[in-house]
Amino acid sequence: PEYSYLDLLDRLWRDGVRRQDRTGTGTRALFGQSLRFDLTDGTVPLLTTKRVSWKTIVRELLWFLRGETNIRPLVQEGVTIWTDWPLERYRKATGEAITQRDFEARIVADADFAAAWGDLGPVYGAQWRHWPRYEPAGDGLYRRDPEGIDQIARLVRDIRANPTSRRLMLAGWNVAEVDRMALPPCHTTYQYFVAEGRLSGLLHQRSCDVGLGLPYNLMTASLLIRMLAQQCDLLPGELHWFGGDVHVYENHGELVETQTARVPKPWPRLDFARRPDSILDYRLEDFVIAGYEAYPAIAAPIAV
Ligand code: THF
Repeated sequence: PEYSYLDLLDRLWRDGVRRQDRTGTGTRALFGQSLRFDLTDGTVPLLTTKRVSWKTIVRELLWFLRGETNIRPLVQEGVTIWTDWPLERYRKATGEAITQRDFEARIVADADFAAAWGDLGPVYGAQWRHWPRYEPAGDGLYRRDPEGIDQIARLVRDIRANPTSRRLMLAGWNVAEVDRMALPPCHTTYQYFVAEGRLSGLLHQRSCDVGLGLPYNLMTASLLIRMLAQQCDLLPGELHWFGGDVHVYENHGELVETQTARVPKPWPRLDFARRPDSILDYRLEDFVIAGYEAYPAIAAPIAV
């Protein structure tokens, strides 16, 4: 179970270096941490020491995979984890003291408003499905290919065609575009490895909010391994997680205390209700989480 996660939380709180951060909240951080999870038995690292809304995580992942970067479809499905960043931008630009609830209501009600204020810039969805590519157009000029590179389609193709490839990469960190993103990607690079019929994945995360974000990030990475494995007729292997700036926010003390006092239960299983025709055809109903027994959720403030 999740002792390694709880141990990381505890070590950060006790030994983490105190640092001021971009958000002004303050963190306790350690640089260069890793975790490993065995997915071979069909389980997934969905934390049990606090209830984590796995449907939110699936909906977010499907939104990435559709190539979307506007929060509108998420908000329409009741997923509000990305609202803070557009909301902050709107408040700063207009000076209007709008509540999150009212802002989300406008995003849903008004497509033009959502187009103007709901976009996060070229974040995960844009880079995964439409990484910009430029082609020579003569006279030393270059033309932007409107479709860009579909990294997801390539990844599936390459895992199937060349499973021993050492180039099975999925990148979010587009150096040329990070400045235009509401938030540069935290889960930066994924790499895949096939051996003995099993697909393993490695996630390099440059910055990690261990209290709120990591439970999501571990699950997203595991879901991707399971979906890719199903699409490529492989069994699941392991998830290796590497974090760069790994931190716990100073205002997450109560979460750390409550959660580390709980005794974890066994991991739940993930099963698929069917085998969708492609990696882009998964729906929420295809994900079946079984045996998920968890302690109550723990509310904690998100640093924006
Ligand atoms: N910024 C920060 N400070 N932490 C993050 O984890 C984070 N992300 C994404 C982008 N920036 C980040 C956003 N992901 C929650 C979870 C993940 C998020 C944002 C917010 C959150 O508040 N979760 C609550 C439940 C909220 C709900 O269900 O609506 C929780 O208790 O888990 C990490 O990639």
